[in-house]
Amino acid sequence: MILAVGMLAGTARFAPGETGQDAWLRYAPMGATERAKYEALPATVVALGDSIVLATAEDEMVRGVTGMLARALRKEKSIRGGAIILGTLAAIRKAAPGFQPSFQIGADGFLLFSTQIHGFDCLVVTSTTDRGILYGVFAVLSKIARNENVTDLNQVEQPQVPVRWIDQWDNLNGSIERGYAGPSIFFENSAVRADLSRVGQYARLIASVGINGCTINNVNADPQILDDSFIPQLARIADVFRPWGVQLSVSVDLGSPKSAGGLKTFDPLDPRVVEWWTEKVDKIYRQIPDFAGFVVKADSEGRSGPSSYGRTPADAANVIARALRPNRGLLFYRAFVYDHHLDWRNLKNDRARAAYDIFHPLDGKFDDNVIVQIKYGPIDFQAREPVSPLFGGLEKTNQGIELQITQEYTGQQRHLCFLPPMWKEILDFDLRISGGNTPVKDVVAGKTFHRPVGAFVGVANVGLDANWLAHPLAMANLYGFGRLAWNPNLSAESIAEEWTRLTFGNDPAVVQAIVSLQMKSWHVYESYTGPLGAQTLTDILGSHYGPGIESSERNGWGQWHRADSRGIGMDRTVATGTGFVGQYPSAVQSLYESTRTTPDDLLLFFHHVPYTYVLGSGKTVIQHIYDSHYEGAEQAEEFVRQWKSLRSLVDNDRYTEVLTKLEYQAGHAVVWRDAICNWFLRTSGIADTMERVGNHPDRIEAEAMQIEGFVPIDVDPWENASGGKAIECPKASGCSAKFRFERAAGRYGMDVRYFDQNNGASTFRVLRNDQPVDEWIADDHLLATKPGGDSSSWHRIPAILLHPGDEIRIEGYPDAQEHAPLDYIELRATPESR
Ligand code: GCW
Repeated sequence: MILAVGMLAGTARFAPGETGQDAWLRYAPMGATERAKYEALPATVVALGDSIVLATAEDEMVRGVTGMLARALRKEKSIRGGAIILGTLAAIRKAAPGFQPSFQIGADGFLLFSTQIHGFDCLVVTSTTDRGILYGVFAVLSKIARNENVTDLNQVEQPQVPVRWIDQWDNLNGSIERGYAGPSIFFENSAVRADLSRVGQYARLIASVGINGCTINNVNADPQILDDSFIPQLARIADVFRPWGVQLSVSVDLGSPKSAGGLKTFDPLDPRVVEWWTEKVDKIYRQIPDFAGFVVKADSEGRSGPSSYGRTPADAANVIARALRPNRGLLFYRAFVYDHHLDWRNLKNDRARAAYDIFHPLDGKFDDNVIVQIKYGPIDFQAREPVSPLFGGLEKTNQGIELQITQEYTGQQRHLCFLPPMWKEILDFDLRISGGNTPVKDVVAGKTFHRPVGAFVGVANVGLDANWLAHPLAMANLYGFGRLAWNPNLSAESIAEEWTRLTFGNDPAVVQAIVSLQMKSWHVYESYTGPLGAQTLTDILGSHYGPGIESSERNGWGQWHRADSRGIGMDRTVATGTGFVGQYPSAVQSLYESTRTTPDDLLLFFHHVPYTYVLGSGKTVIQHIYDSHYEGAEQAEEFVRQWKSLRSLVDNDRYTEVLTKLEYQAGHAVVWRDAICNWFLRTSGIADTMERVGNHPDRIEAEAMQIEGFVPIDVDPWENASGGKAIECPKASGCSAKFRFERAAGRYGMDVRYFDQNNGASTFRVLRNDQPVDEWIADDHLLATKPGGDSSSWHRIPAILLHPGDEIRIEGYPDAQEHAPLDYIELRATPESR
């Protein structure tokens, strides 16, 4: 009874069915104590003007105040009493001639100001633009949601970076490249969706953190996006974005003049091609007057590009940029240009060099409305990379940083990985250009080299899933991206705290626990997936998800870690390696050129060392690999315990969803740990000083059980299954695997490790002495059609009472192409049985 009351009290603060759709803009009703703080807030709102963005701002203010404070907010046309006043500086000066704030507000910035107007107490939200006012409204509502004071305000906020865009990698057929949360909100069946309601909600979300542009289609662009018949469809999306101050942009394929336009060439310097782009762009602006511009991926991963005609990226970028210029459109040209057919046998080859080698010589050759869009690291969104040296190599060219919100290489929103701490390390990294204080965040904001624009671009890939990114805690990455684009000086922790308060409420226990989980999560993920800058040791040829240690080697993709029986790491030094280090400004070169000064966490990115090399920490490389993977997996398990402490403090929907994800993650961390540790043990021949690796006394391999119907199989690569083997059931009627328990009597936790493919939904049953104990269906939607590191999952039975001689039987019933694949079971003594 007491428990039931407690649970009710706990859940009452949450709306029934917290789906996550409103993300951090829930405007959940406040309790009376929290509400009391806002008694003096005016009861009317006055919008001085009639633009569509201002109307949105006014509606949002009403929505927020009524939602959170359980009271009405009346809209009025003029100031006839205390009011929340929304208007540009010019409009406010007209309505209240004495109003004279003493500071400058630039584009998109805003001022929140408590003052008397005509003798009434007012809260003024003002800017030079209506978009700035909308941002100001969101700032006021965020303060209320976080239970901060909104009286006596006098606060100016100015974005540090003028261009703050989201890129989506949506395909016109409705799928999303590297999207993990359902189909596209923009497209289906080669057309823009009829129902764009999720697009409107998305625009509201991103606008609330200051995003002012959104590219809606994959950088691997389908030329159809520029069909004349498609432009009116794009205009529908622009119409939905517009009230939120979000401008539409699209990715384009450089080959379009030929592939879609019927020309014989797409040579950027051919006059017919120039004309084609000019006409196309004009057609777009006739229908979308506030069109933001284009993103181009060219000469990269099989995309066509200027190299086909011996032209440079600058030639290609400028032609399109000139077509966009009359309407102030921007052209983003991605620096992610590299050869993926490199000869891996040549130790001097290095993909990391590509962006700088190609773009640095072109510095100064790009037009002023071109932005070179640079991924944060020289390889590809790994869990750990040094900053791209190209940031220091373009002084006369606009630059933008590309960050990845979608967790392609960082757990695909099945693993918790809060990225702002990583982004902060990148942004705060001092390039020491000409010996000065030149952090990346200043370079990409356009400040260091006094560029007209600078940009932040975040690849988000939200989908139709109700909660946008599949993992309820992953939305902190989208929020964090927007906040850092607005102000890269914010701390990751303060962002995590803001997001948690907005998303889960202000209960200190909840805030403390979720912030702590988020803040640890990147390091934990990194530590069980490949440490010391060796890159994420994932399957780079397929999913980019589970372990795939050798997938990066002996092929042309250039994501090499070069681990062999003696050592590991890429020698990128000037003295003996690929020379990549020489692309950095000299102070950074001297940091990375020597093993002694390279930080441990990037050692293997820059140097090839023997496994016995002793790190700054005092450990050998090999022991560090073992220890960090064990520690990481233990901490992932600890995440589950921490989350469970919130049982009665978080609404049931999100509590259960997060718990399920964290439990899965803890299991997958064990898969990663074992794959990497076993592979390095076999490859190096050097034992773990703590004797954990390769020793699993609690584990019973499925292939060692007494099997009926099941057949042993080899799993490829071997390290992704325990002992390299599993068993499968090819018989429709089902199979069984059993063994006799011979340990001390007591309660044991039982983990059943099986493979959950997406081409079937097998059933598993566990029986003790013929009595059913548990049963489940393997129907998760993991990205795999065979047993291996992507599909490995576990089912946990918290406590089962066992006596010596008991028979444990696992039954498997296949479905479709999934043959109830089973790896092992592990019996963990619970505290009572010890
Ligand atoms: O990381 C790689 C991804 C590709 C992506 C490419 C890019 C859109 O695996 O899926 O293509 O980067 O950024 O262009």
